[in-house]
Amino acid sequence: MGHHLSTCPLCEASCGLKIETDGPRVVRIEGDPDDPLSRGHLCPKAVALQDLHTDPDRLRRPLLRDGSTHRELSWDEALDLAAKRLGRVQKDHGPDAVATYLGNPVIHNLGAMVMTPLFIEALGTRSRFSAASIDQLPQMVAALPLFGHQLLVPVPDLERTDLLLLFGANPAASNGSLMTAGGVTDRLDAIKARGRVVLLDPRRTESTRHASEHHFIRPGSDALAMLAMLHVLFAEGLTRLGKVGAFTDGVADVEAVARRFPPERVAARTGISADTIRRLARELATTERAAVYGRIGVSIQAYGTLAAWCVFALNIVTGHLDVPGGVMFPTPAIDALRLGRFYPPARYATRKSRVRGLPDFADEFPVAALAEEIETPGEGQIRALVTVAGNPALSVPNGRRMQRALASLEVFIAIDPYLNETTRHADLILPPTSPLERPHYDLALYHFAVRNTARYTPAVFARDADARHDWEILAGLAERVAPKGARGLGLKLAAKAATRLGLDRVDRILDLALRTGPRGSRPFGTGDLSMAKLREHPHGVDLGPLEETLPGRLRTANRRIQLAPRFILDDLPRLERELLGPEAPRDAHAQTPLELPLELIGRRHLRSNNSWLHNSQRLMKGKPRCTLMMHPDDATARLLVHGDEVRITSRRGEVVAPLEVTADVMPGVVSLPHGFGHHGPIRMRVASTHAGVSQNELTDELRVDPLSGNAAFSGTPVEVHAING
Ligand SMILES: Nc1nc2c(c(=O)[nH]1)N[C@H]1C(S)=C(S)[C@@H](COP(=O)(O)OP(=O)(O)OC[C@H]3O[C@@H](n4cnc5c(=O)[nH]c(N)nc54)[C@H](O)[C@@H]3O)O[C@H]1N2
Ligand SMILES: Nc1nc2c(c(=O)[nH]1)N[C@H]1C(S)=C(S)[C@@H](COP(=O)(O)OP(=O)(O)OC[C@H]3O[C@@H](n4cnc5c(=O)[nH]c(N)nc54)[C@H](O)[C@@H]3O)O[C@H]1N2
Ligand code: SF4
Ligand SMILES: [Mo]
Repeated sequence: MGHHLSTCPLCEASCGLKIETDGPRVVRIEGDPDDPLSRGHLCPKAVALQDLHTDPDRLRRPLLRDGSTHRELSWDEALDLAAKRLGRVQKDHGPDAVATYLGNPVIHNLGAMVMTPLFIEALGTRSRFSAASIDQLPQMVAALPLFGHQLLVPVPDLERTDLLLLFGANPAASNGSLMTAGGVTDRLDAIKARGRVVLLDPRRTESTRHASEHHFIRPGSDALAMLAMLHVLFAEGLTRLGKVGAFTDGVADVEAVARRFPPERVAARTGISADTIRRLARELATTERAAVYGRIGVSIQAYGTLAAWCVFALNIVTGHLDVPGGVMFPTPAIDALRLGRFYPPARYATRKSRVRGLPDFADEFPVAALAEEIETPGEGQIRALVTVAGNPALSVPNGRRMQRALASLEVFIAIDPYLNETTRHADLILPPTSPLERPHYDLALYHFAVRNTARYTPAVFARDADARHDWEILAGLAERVAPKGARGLGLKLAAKAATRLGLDRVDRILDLALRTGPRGSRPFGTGDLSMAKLREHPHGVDLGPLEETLPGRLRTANRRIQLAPRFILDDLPRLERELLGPEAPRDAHAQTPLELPLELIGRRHLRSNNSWLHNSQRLMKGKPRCTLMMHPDDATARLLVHGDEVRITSRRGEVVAPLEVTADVMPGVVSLPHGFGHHGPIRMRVASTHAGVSQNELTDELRVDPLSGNAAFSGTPVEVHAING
């Protein structure tokens, strides 16, 4: 029997786990009650880590595709071949002809996170993409000018707040995002018990049980509702910036724009009454410890950057930034903001994507533009792709076009444990070890944790001699693709050294970063953190509640908050024109339900994780999940009943799904989960039998938030018909 402490890498809650093993077998997985952040919480996905580990479909060795068949290669053969093929494309068409796409799990994977930059550097390509632009990018685009760094997205101080307003988040399913808080529903219940939790969401979600009130809000209209709240705050003299007033510029500009949005002007379009908007604004202003939080519902929409900015503005003008119980900046033990050169403030809009002219951010282009960059001939066309832990076939808007583009690539290398909807198009699949074979320290998520803590957990199982970690695959590729010349030689040596020294090297890097970080002993630290200390405290070290950090933590040029960035305010006329102008669809109820298209939104489920955790029988059992939710009024108007198979059509495609008629979704809105659609020659037996359909066959790559280029999945216009009618 072995007893291990581990960390769940599946979602942002980063729960501490206790794992019991018997030889190579997992006997039990439990939450670690002594983890200072997750405090014993875990969800059903953690238990499925053992399924992932033993999954016979999980690839163990590199797979080479030959037409529609695959054969295994040795690691050396595979890495040599990958480098040779990528090198040939770069030689013929230049370094940028090879693109990279980093998927969501990279953020949860210590080795991949450390080694991916080295690999991309060695590849020398500027055609970089990631899942950020189908996720939180608008929040980062808004944070950068306000606070000076894209990581400075403040998190709600859940442990001390008395009023929490949530726009577009469903923590009961997602377990919190841009808000690392294991056991988040307990935390919501505690806030509800001592104060109030208010949800604004087009669906009455699982989180409603943990909230004091819920309001339906029309998809994409959050910025309007929040601008009207700002209007009330200024009009009624309720703003008070508190201490941040001494270092905040642009308040008058915000007041000037807010004047244009009296609650009556936005009520019909948002679905929220003027009275409610007024009441929420007043409560926010008069509750000492209050926080506004917005998550994926406000970022995967056409006004994502504006909405993210509104969240910041509401917190700032009501004096809720950087105070206990408001929204605060965590101070992680390894602080990216102090790593200056390695994680500088993003450059924004310094380049435009070739075909559509979307702005770049942090040297990446929006992934909504990837398919067209592959398909459009001409100078600069992308001809090869490397994906690291990404499933763009199911994750990006207009997935069908994405799949066509993937199939047309000259070379496609996928670092991924599965033969799935994306990797079936790859020439080579390079499968990494499972999470139980890897050590973990959360370099990323502590920047968004609701309490400062630090935890390091070693691997539960040693990797097989014939298996490779993500970072080893990346280092192996980096070594082989590094260019000739002095710089290339440096990269090659770094990659070689990393491979030779193994994970000791990562430990040593962590140790250095901990010691020289804000909680280390030198040169400016105030603590004694080191790897030795983390090993002495395997459950994690509690560094206490969030602390006030302003103005010191600001990274703007003049170390002041820039509350009113011109480029963001300049987007307001578009919002007004499209949502309030004479051409705009008005109040859905003022028209009969058949006159307007339905607006599509997504849905997450506790037992599911984006597109890739559907191969665990344990997680997939139960009622089918890939259903279309529709309000009874809309169903009646279309002569549809619960259980019907319905055809959902959009400008981009059509899918068929069973209908779930429920008053929990707003009239005029329909909801289908994303991440399903496990069809075609994939090697995921359980997932294939719960295939479902992909929401992203309906979404449109041309619908983006123009400021960030982030995909606007929410609010995609669709129509729904009986399958035979
Ligand atoms: N319509 C719609 N689309 C959405 C969303 C939505 O709400 N609605 N949500 C978006 C969001 S928030 C996100 S983050 C994206 C996610 O989009 P992606 O990151 O592209 O996709 P994932 O579903 O996370 O798939 C992860 C892939 O990595 C592989 N993988 C898992 N673990 C590892 C690992 O440790 N190493 C390696 N090398 N591979 C691994 C899996 O097999 C899978 O192929 O989807 C986005 N797409
Ligand atoms: N179990 C599970 N956990 C996960 C994931 C998962 O797939 N499964 N994915 C992980 C990832 S990658 C992420 S990014 C996080 C996301 O974490 P959350 O943001 O909490 O994710 P969701 O559960 O999708 O909640 C978003 C909510 O926004 C609502 N919404 C949609 N459009 C709008 C809109 O226009 N306005 C408003 N106000 N609301 C809107 C939806 O109805 C939904 O309830 O979750 C993470 N955790
Ligand atoms: S909430 Fe569930 S999936 Fe997320 S880290 Fe915790 S155990 Fe893992
Ligand atoms: Mo995400």
